[in-house]
Amino acid sequence: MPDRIAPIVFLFAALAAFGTHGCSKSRQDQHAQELAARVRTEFLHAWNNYERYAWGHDALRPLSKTARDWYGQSLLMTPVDALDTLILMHLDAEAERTRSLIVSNLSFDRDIYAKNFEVTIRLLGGLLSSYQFTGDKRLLSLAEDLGNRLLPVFNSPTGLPYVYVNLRTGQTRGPVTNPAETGTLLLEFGTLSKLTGRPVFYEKAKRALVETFKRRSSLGLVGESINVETGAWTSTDSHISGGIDSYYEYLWKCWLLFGDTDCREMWEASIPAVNKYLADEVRRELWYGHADMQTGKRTNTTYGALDAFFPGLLALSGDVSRARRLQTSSFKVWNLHGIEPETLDYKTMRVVAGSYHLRPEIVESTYYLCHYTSDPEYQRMGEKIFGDFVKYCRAEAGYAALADVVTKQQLDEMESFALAETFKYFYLLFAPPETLQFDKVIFNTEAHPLKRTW
Ligand code: DMJ
Repeated sequence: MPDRIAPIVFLFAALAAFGTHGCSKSRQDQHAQELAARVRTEFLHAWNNYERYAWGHDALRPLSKTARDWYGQSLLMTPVDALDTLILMHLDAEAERTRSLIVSNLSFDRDIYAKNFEVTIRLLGGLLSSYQFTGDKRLLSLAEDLGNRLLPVFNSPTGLPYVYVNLRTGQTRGPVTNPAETGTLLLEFGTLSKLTGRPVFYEKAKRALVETFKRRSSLGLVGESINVETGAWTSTDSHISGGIDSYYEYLWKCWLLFGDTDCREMWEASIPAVNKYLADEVRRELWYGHADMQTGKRTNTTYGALDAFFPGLLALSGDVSRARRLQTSSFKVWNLHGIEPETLDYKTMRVVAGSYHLRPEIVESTYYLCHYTSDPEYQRMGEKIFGDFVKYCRAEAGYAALADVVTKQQLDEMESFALAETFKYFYLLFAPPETLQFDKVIFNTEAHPLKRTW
């Protein structure tokens, strides 16, 4: 090899290795391996208690050791949401039992009004991802059946989806919704189209995303709530928090997963406004608050557990420097009481809503930053977060949300996303990179990895 070329080849090889091993992880990283094993053990503590006290139901109530079904009958929320985590952690016997429960017991032929958004991100996303991992066609059939039953939500004058649909009759309810619920559907519906060869799912979900985007203000911001029948905003408060958050996430991810240039263009037309009007500098720290979508005027200086997804999205879209700064702020929120509150005022650093629902967003962003920067700081950050999570949320029978991050009083609640997302992102942060090839998947907003197999 000529001398001039050798260093260049070496540079590319080094960069490739750097990219693959993000966060300096490797098979040889003993400490990270131990942490991954601890995460797996703690996940099993949550899972075994679900199996013991709530098997076949939507969720476990970890303090009363009882089961909870969202709609009075089970749609197997926890099993479907957790299956790909079981697979990734190589909990083979548990994964097999769960898959068998799902294919024999899950039926969507039910006279209940299901929430389209939650069912799409947890069940449709979970079924599709587990189908891609296992090749079990019965999971794809269940996903297609569910997709068919959800389709009536789009039968509004605007094409924006109603909030609820009766899974048996197709009747819809709930005309007042928000951008997260109208715009967080295309990864799942689009994947369903690609895997079944039926474009209808992609088209309906994409129209809902576009119709949301089209209603942005002249500043480029969207509001917090919208009527699907009139297409008018019913709240013009704009932010990146719950109710809007994953709308932005899907604008970018639908470009990545499907190569849909409309999605990239919508993202490019939106993100500058988010960075201009919602970003806020306080004490030389970066935060994202609220502003009115029409005037851009600051309406609120709150940030919280749900907003903490944004550093991950910024990193994924290439803005690592903002991502790092915002992650520092999220971590500051976490450390204020040793666990993050749902909402706080970043100007006064006072807690506004003090609960903690086992949310994954801060862990998700730590994982993305770990991948994109290879900075060991993020594994250390993850280790601290995990230690606190175990310390305060571990209960005798599973993991429990907190009613209040100051008193650390536990709540009788273990949402399925704790198993689908929070534990999965902790695990992936510490596990060897070959556990899941980061660049080969796009995570839906419920942490279900989707592969572009088409
Ligand atoms: C999850 O259902 C999803 O991550 C959603 O995008 C936001 N809320 C929860 C987790 O906090």
